[in-house]
Order: sequence, then C-alpha cells, then structure tokens
Amino acid sequence: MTENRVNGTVSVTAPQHSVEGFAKEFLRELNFGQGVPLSRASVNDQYLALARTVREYLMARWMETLRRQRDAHAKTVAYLSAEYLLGRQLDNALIATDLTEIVEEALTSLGIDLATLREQEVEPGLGNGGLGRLAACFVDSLATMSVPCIGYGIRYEYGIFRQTFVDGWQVEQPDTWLSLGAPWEFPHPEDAVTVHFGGSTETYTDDDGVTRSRWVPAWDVLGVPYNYMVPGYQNGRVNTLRLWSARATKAFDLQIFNSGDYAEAVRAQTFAENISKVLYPEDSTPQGKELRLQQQYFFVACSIRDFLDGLPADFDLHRLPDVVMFQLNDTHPVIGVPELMRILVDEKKIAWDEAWAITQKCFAYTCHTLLPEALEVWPVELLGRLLPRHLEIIYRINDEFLAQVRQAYPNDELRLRRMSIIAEHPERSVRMAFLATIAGAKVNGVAALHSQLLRDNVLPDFSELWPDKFTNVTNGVTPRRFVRLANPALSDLITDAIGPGWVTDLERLREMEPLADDAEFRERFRAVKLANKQRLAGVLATRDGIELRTDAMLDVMVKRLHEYKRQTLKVLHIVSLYERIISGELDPASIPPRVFAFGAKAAPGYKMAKQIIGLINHVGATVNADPRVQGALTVVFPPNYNVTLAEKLIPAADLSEQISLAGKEASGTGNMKFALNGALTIGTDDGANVEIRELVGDDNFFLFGLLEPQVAEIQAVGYDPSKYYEENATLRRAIDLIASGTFSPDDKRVFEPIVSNLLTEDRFLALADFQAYLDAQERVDVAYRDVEGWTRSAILNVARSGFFSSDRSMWDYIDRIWHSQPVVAR
Ligand code: RUG
Repeated sequence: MTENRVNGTVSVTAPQHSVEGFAKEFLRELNFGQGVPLSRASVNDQYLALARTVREYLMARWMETLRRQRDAHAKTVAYLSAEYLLGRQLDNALIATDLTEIVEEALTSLGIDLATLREQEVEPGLGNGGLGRLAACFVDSLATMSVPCIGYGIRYEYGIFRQTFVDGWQVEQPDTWLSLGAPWEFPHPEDAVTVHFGGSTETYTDDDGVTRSRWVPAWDVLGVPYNYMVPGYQNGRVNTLRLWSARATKAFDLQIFNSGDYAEAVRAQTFAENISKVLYPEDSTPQGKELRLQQQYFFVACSIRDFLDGLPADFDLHRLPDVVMFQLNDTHPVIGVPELMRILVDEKKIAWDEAWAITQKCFAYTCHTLLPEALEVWPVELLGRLLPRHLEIIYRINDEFLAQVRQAYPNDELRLRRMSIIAEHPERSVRMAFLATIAGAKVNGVAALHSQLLRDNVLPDFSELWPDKFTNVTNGVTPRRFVRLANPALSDLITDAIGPGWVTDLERLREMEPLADDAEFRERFRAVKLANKQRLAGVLATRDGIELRTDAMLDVMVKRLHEYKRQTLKVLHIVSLYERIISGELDPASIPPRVFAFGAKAAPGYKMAKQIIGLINHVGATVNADPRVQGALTVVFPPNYNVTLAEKLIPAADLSEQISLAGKEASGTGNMKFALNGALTIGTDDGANVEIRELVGDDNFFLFGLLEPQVAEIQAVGYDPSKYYEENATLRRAIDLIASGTFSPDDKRVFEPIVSNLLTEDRFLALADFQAYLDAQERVDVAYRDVEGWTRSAILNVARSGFFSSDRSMWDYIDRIWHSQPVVAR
C-alpha cells in the first residue's frame, strides 16, 4: 500500500494490479508481516500473507467508500443480526477485485499453489444456517449495489460447532476459527463501547424541575469492535461489517492477583468475555438462557451507540430516520427498540412522544419463522433483572399501545390480552415479536406464502390493525458466491452464452432460455455437471475418505436437522427402496442409480434431531455395504456441512430435496442455490418453493404433498399417523425394517424413539405425505432417464431463477421498507 499526501489529506492507493506487483507485495507481507522468508514459510504463513496482500487491494476502495458515504449524508442501513454465516473470505475477495488470475500466476511464479492456500482458510461460522447466511448474502448485495450499509453482529470466539460422527452419532467439537490467525479482521479497541447491565432504576428531578427516570446499572462490559470488509463485486466499493467482542472493563484485579487468588483475580474478565464466547447452536427454537439475552443486548447496545457516536456532534436526533434504518433480523436484536428509547428519552432528554415517533421510523422487523416455539419471549423476571429500565420502557410502550387498541376495538378484553406485549402464561414474559411489530415501520416475511401466513396466522390481530405495515420480501442468495465463485465451470458456460452481465443482473439468465433447446449447449451443460461431480468426489475423498460415484444421480438434502424439514421422510424413502430390493420386489438394475447425500447439523440439545442423524448414518452403512443393492443406492453423509462444503456440493447436485411440511419452512434459501446451479427440485408447496415452481414451471419441478390448508384441516380434525402405517404396506414394511433393528444390530431398539414418535405423534405429517413423496420420486426416476429432457429442465431452472438474487431482495427492501439510495460516484 502506498500513501500519498494530497492537499493535506492522506489517500490510500491500491498496489499494482499485475503479476509482478502482486508477487512483490506478497513477499513483502511474508517477510515483514509474517516475519519469515519464503524458504521457511509454512502454508499458514503463506495463507496469512496472501490474505493480507489481497486486503491491501481492497483498502483504498474501503476508505473511498466510507468517504463517499460520509460526504453524501446518505441514509444507511444498519443491519442488526446475531448471525452472519460468512463462508471463506479469500475467494470472495479475489473475485470482487478480479485478482484471481493474477494471484494464481504470481503464486505459481513463487512455487506456491493457490488451491493449497485456499484450503488453509477456516470459514467464520458465525451463524447456524439460513438466517445467518441470508445476512451474509444481503451485505454482499448491498456492497455490490453501492448502497450504504453497516452490518452489526457478534464476533463469537467459537462459531457453529464442528460436527464429527462417532459410530454414526453426532459429537460436537468447538469451532476454533480464530486459532491460526484472523487476517480479515481489523480490531478497533479505541472505539470500544461500555455496555451496562443489572441494577435498578430511580426517579429524579432534573435542572428544569422535570421528574425523570434513569437507570442505575450494577455492572458493565466493554464491546470491542472488529471490522470486516464487505467487498462489492468489481465496483470499487467496500462496505463494513462490524462485529463486537466482549471484554471486561477492568481486566483483572492486581490486589487479588498479588494475594495469590489467580482465579478470582480474572473472574470479571472471564465473566465478561463469556458474552461473546459462543454462538448459540440453535436455529428455530430459542434457548431461554440468560447469556443469550446478554448477547442480544450487548450487541445492539454497542451498535446503536456506535451509530449515534458516528453522527456529527450537532446532529438533530429528530432527523435520525433520515440517516438510518435499523433492520431487525428476526427477534434477536429487538431489545434495541427500548434501548434507543432509553437513549433518546433518558440521555438526550427528548420528550417520550417525540422519541417514540423517531424510534418507530428507525426500525423495521423481518420475521423468519412460523413455528410458535421460535418466536422469542423473555421472562419478565429475567429481563427486569438484567435490564430494569428497558422493562419499564417496554411496559410504557405496551400501555400506550393497548390504549390505542382499546380505542380501535372498545370492549374487546380478549383482543387486548392477545395483543399485549406481555404474556401472562405460562409465566409473565415479553413477546419480542409483538414489540418488534409495534415498533417497526414495516414488518416483513421472507417468502410470499410465509408473509401471508405471518399476517393470517402468526400476527393476525396486528395485520388487521395495521394492514399497511405488513409486506413481503422474498429471500435471495448472492450470485457471486453461489454461482460465480462456487461454480466457475457453469459461470464460464453462462458468460460464453450471454456475456458477463448476469453476475450483477441475474434476471439476464433468462437470455439462456432458448439454449435449453440447443443440443450442443445441453451437452456442454452436462459436461459442467459431471466436472462438478468429479470435483466433489475429490473433495469428499480428501476431506472425509468418502468415495463418491460420479455416474449416478446426485440427490441432495442439506440443511439444519429439524423435524419440520423432514429428513425422516427422506430416510423412509431410502429404506423403502432398500426394503423392496432385498425383498425381491424391486430389481436394482431397473432404477437409475442414486447417491443420496446429506449434510445437517443438529442442535446439541435437540435429542430427536441427533437420533435422526444416527439413523441416516446407520441406514447408510447398511445400504452401502449390502451387495444385493448392486450399487443402485448409496448414502453419503459428510460431517460438518458448512458454507465451504456447500460451495462444492450444490453445483454437483442433480436433485434438490425441499420437503418440509407445507406451512413450516419460512422460505428456505438452499432451494434457490440448487435451482440456480441446475438441480431440479422435489418439493412441497412450502416457503420459497412456491415461487421457484411458479418461475421454473411445473414441468421442471417435482411437486408433491399436502398443501398448507390441507395440513391445517387434518390437524384440526386430529391427525392419526398409525392409520397411514396400517393402510400403506410399503410404508409399514419400511418402518418395520427400522423397528426390527436391521440398521442397528448392536442395539436393536436404539431407533425405537423415532419409530414410536412417527407412529403416535408425527407432528410434521411425514406419514401422511409418504405415498405422494414416493410417487414424485418415481416421476423423478422417469424424468432422469430422459437425459436430454432432464438437461433441458436443468437449464431452464438456471435461466428462470434470476429472481432469487439477493440483489433483487435488496431492491425490494429499499423500495418497500428502507427508502434508501445507492451512493453513486461523483
Ligand atoms: O428457517 C428459516 C428459513 O426458512 C429461512 O429461509 C431463513 C432465512 O430467512 O431463516 C431460517 N431461520 C428461522 N433461521 N432461524 C430462524 C428462527 O427464527
């Protein structure tokens, strides 16, 4: 990096965009940054030096982006998310700067293989699944669209656990992603923010004789920000992701240390640092843990304070809605609402009504679920103990809101109780989704069906009161990471056909549609798929010692393990095929050979999910070893599914399994990634599947299963899964085979809980959808045999999925919710 003094300001210029220039910078980093000569550099030294060199190319853009945004006084999106599932940074930075070829050549000239260095990077797994990955896609899109955005979150010391299998059972290991160095982060201890907790509130009379309330906290921690670059794709922009790490305000007590009680001397430090120690390994169900509430308040308090501190000293806070929108990614950051109110009313002495008017324009809320258990509630006792002033503020917001409801619906006590932020049963608690809905300028669901069910079933009273507050923004995924970076072979094919513009304007994929009828193009498309399967086979062989056949249909189900997603239904399909083969009913040579690939982590405390992982692995071991199957069915389940593996698995897939019970999956985003990479979907009418099917067309999608209203009907009259077991011989034989202990000879009863759950409860109606699923799978087999027809459908899936770019989602947010603008070059 060169520094020039221009008119008294320091401007940072990027190093030379050439092979020699890069090689020189790399060696400089290796020698002066890592402190080693090339001859003695380890792979990790080389990787760290490479990462630092690449980031130098982004630095000037970063400074320039910040300057432009400051000068433009543009409205900023402050995206508040407890999770960011980023994936590896190196390749993304390389494609953003268009440096890949230069780097490859420069490293080769030094005798270094870029591919080896890539493998050295440990991805920051700071999220559980779709929610965190969505946040990462959104910040990528905003940077690419030159929209001012700062992503705020938590720098967990340990991200999502590393999954291992021991005898087929999930065992969690800590994710030590920081241990070999973190070259992509920029710590800023000088910007640390103090965050208070506990204590009590008091009233006092201020200098003007006004009686006011204030918080007298009992303890505090420091939030230290770490900045990460969010590079836009080849547009000269770099936005910022700011993640907070907790530290003790007083590192350790020297007196106690000198007295020899070392553990006590660092107690405060340990206690404080615990706040950002670990990502809660939960996806759809909240853990009622005090630490989790501490985490939530910690990061939103830091973020709001950080944003306000960045405003000019004389800024009129009544204008806050002109300069920021705090987007609440689910309920995790909702405690930010009373926090902003506290700052405005208690600290800035703005009248309550004015403060509330400001606050209501500064927040918007995205809901990501339909499962009642995933809507966070905090016991009043806990919230009051940790954040007493915030609880008072919530009570007042609630009182005023209920007065409004009373006026709109006189004499409707039941409605008041239903709509109150405070739930009375089973214990007094704060409903965070209600608070977010009341405070938010807008409330959105994440797919068309989800937004409708959110209005009709989850928040019906609120949507009746404020119909205009509710909107939909269908999720999207970034084409940079999930096509351009993950699938270079397909990217080249597309670029050859329609030019490079699709990477930032994904609807242009439509231009490929006519090529679905071009036999030569189809052949090239198939060659890409095969190459991706071979690449995956290589990855699985080295990563896990898994042998993958590349001449079979690759049928993939990757997502968090949850009963509503119905991995069990997939297992029942495999078991029923296996049972039919070994009983002689099905000739294995008569079906197209399939590899069933799974990837799934189960929350460590979710027993049934862990059982299902055990079942998949045990079924896999039995099926894979049985010669009667003649290789027609193979099950592979690489452990520790993460973004890095997704980037290899998705481009290789033929069939995408999206089989949740209708009305349960808010959106899904894996479904979009598969379609964009030319896999056909077998799916229910759920979440974003609905929109995928509408766009790609019924002929290119395998729809099955109950529709959401049918599910509701069945549940209303009382669902009896045993009826399906009794009436469907194929299903019965599959379940009996599991119950017989065939897959677990050492402990024949080990899968008893799954079997009995299916037969007696089956909360997510797997048995009710079983036959329809099998029928759809037979349609898949027939379609797959028609090689040309299948390829045609796969190409149409790609060509018609441009809608699912997260760039489009971001335009929708801008249009419907944020009303912000890109900052263009001047
Ligand atoms: O389960 C949902 C997915 O359907 C959705 O695609 C994703 C992003 O919107 O968010 C997931 N989600 C929901 N993750 N955690 C929750 C719990 O609220």
